[in-house]
Amino acid sequence: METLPTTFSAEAYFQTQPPPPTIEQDVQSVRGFLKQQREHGKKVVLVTSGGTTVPLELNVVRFLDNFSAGTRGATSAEYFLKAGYAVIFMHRQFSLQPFSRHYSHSTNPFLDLLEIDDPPDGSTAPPSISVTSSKRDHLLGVLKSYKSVQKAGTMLTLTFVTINDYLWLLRAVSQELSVLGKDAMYYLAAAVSDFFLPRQKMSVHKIQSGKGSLHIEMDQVPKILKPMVAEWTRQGFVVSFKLETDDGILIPKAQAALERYGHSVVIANELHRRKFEVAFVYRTHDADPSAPRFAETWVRIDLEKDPEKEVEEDIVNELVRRHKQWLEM
Ligand code: 9Z3
Repeated sequence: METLPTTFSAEAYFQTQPPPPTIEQDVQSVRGFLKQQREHGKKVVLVTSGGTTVPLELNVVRFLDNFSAGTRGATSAEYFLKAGYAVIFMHRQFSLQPFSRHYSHSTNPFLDLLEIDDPPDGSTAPPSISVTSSKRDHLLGVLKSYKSVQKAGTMLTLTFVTINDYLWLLRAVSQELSVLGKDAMYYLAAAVSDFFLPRQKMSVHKIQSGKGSLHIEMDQVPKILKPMVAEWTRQGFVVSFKLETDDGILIPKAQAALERYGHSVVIANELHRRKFEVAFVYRTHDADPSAPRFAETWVRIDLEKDPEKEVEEDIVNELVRRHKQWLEM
C-alpha cells in the first residue's frame, strides 16, 4: 500500500487523491467558453460558491458539511455580469444560483408568484396560469437579466460537491483561466472545508454503529491559495475570503493570509454580520518601512434603511474599480 504523507502539500494531495470523473469534460467547456469571451475582449471572473462536503465512506452515506447557502457567490455573480464581466460560476450542487436565487429561497417560493385563472363559465378550455400582479415587475426584471445573459453566453456554470471535486476543479479552471493574465479575476467565496479524510483512510462501506462511539482523525486540507497564486494563476487578480466567528482574530488572520500568499485582496467577514458588513484587507504601498503594511476598508450597508440593498453590490463595484486600477498600473 502506498504511504500517505502526514501533512498534505498541494502536490502530495493531487498525487494521492483521484480526480473527479467529470474533470476533462469541465476543462473542455471552460476552454470553449474562454475562447468565446476572449474574442469579445471580455474580462472573466471565476466565482466559487457554496460549501464543500467531506465524505466519511467511499460508498458515501455520511459526510461533513457547512452552513454556506451560496448567497454571496450567486449574488456577486449577478453584479459581475452587470459590470460587464463574463462569469465562470463554480458552485456546490444545489446551492443558490444567479437569477434563480431570487425565487428558490423558502421565504420566496416561486409557486407563490403564480395564480390559476379559471376559464369563463361554460368554456371547456383548461385553466391558465398568470403571474400575481404585485410580483410581476420584480420577476420581469430578473427574467430580463437572466435571458440577456443566456443570449450573450457570458456565464458558464460548473458544479462540485466534495472538497476533492472542488480542489481538482479549482486547479484545472485556474490553470485554464490564467491565459487571460491580468484580465482574469478569481473570487473565492466558497466555504471550503479545512479538513478531509484521504480516500485511503476511508471505510469502503457504511461505518457500523456496533462498536460504540466514532473516532475519526482528519487531515488538514492543503493551503491551496499558495500554489494557486504562485503557479496556477500567474498574474490574475486573486480575491479570497476569510470567515471567522471571533472578531478578535478576523483582521489579523486576513492579514496573515495576504502576507503568506501574496495575492490581491482578502475580504474578511464575521459569520453573523456577513450580510451587511465586510472588510477589504490589502497591502499598503507605503515606502516607509515603519508604516503599517496592511490597511482595511469596511463596506457596510444599512438593511433597516434599505432592506432591498445587497452588500455584494458594493463589494463587486469596489473590486471592479480596484481591478481596473491594477490593470492600469
Ligand atoms: C466566505 O467567507 C463567504 O463570504 C461566506 C458566504 C461563505 C461566509 P453564504 O454562502 O456565505 O452567502 O451563506 N467564504 C470563504 C470562506 C473560506 O472558506 N475561507 C477560507 C478560510 O477562511 C480561505 S479561502 O480559511
